[in-house]
Amino acid sequence: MIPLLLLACSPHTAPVQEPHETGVPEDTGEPRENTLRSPAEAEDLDPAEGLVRVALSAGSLRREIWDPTTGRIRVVEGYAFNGQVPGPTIRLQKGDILTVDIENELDQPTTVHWHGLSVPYEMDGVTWTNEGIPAGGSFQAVFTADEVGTFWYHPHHDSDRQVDLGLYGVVIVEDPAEPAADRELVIVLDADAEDPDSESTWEDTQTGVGSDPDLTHGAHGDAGSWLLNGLLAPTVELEVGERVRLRLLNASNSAYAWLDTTGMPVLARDQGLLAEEWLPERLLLAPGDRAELLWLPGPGGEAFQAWPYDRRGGDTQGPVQDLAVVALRGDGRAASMSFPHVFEAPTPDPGHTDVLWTFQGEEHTDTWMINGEQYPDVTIPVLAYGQEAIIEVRNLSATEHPFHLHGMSFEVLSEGGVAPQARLIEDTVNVPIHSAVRLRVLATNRGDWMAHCHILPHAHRGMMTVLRVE
Ligand SMILES: [Cu+2]
Repeated sequence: MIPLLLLACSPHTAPVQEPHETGVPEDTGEPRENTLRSPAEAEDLDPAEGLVRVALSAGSLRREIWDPTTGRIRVVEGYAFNGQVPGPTIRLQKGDILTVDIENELDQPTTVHWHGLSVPYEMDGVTWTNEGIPAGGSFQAVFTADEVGTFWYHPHHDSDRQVDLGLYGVVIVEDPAEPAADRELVIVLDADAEDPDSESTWEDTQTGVGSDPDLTHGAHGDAGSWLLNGLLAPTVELEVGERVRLRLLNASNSAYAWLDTTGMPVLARDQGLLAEEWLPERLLLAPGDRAELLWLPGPGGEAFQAWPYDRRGGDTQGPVQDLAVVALRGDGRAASMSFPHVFEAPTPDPGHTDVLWTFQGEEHTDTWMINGEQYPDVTIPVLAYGQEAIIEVRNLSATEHPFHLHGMSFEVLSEGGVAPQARLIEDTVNVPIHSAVRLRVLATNRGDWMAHCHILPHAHRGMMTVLRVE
């Protein structure tokens, strides 16, 4: 059965561009179409129920970013999956077996990592398991979608550069038992200007033509300007009274998104529905993080906004950015809808620590390490299959770091010494400055799993380690 959700959102999908098309329309000076839509979805090439087969091709793409305020255009010589940024959304039902035929049309190796999904070790897309997909090569990934939620895929080879140039896409795993909203909107956030310090080595691969200097000031995790599905300050058309399930991903390689979520209940974070309703006024999405929100458009919500954020201390100077401008139709009343939040008490912290990882480093020298070690010269903790392990991640540096573990999700036992109100399952969790998170993981997936900071330039410069399950 095709869920209502899919039918409801299909008219909103963007036209698929021909892969690797490099031509772009001439600038006519006319206002451009700048409407926010969910990324086009990957076509399921296998008609059998329970089996989904998609094709992904990593290649080059020249794309344009239009600034509706100034009318100016910035050209990005980047990368894309299937000629679109974000790449095609892969939609699955829980339990589906996914086959992905991956072609690498880049002139360099790449991989595809399935962020947040507990895939077999050989499918994890880290370079020591499949040595990367060589230029011109291919790889077939096959795994079962066991988790429900909003996940994503991206390279894990030269990732700080390849992800930033546009190689990322969303994976949605639906649970048929969940209620369908009137509409679903997938929004992938990416920073138009990442940390210039970290980009200095490859700046020449991104050409800013006629760029507005205001678009490139982003430093220290400040986004500069956020792009939504590749668009700057797009218009989002909403109907008063409709219930929109927002699926958000921060695909930026280093910028934190501090979203104004006033009146938008948070349904889920990384791994499926939350155990209770959560109504924060602001939601911090660290690089690699996802969240699902219920958007109930109505008068007063004329824009979807983000606050300025500095990963060296949170609040910072700067304007609130209109991520998207709302074009509201109708004059009905905003409807409500309830999702089946099932409260589960959090697991009590047993107090002991099996794995301690301490994040250290400084922006100054751009040196980043875990327990004083830099990947690949790391000590590997070993867990027995089936073991419950308590991991503590401490941050002794003067900047925040999102911690991400491959292969297995984890339960957050505490953040900064405070236990969550209800069971919280994540795969990416931010570790504030001079703070710690305590995590409980069940070692149910054999392999050598990367554990790293998801500020990808930090990971690239050593802030990665490995957890072995055998
Ligand atoms: Cu970091």
